[in-house]
Amino acid sequence: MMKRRLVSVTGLVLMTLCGLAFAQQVADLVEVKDPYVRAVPPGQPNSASFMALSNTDAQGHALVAAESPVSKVVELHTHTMEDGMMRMRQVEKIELPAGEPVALQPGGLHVMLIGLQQELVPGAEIPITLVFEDGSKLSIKAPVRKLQMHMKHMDHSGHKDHMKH
Ligand SMILES: [Cu+2]
Repeated sequence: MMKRRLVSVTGLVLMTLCGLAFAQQVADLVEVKDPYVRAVPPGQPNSASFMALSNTDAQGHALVAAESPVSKVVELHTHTMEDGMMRMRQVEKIELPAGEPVALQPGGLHVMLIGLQQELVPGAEIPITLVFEDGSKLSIKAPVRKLQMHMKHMDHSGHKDHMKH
């Protein structure tokens, strides 16, 4: 009796271990292309990071948070048109449909860096950690890049801090 019980427990442990080995983390299934952080003049309190995300899995996933030591707060944002004005707002998550690249780009979805704690010098590499819905994390390095402003609404004018400028 005792022996049989021991055997079944061992079997359970093995099954659990195999399950862990085969379960893939979302972070392993998402590809990041061309990440960068927008260069801002010294004294600017905020910036943003952009990139292309590809979910290579057969099912949808989601980016739920981002982290970076470069700013006090990191949020996921999008832009929406309200009364003819482009405004930013925080989003709970960024959906990553299967096989459909999602672009984080100026005027759209972005990783918002609020309360910069260091200067963003073009060429510097900014560490950013992406957090997915299963809690798995993907760390990337995003170079600081100067952006050409083609359109007025692209420069995050929705933020009050930017108006002072
Ligand atoms: Cu924003």
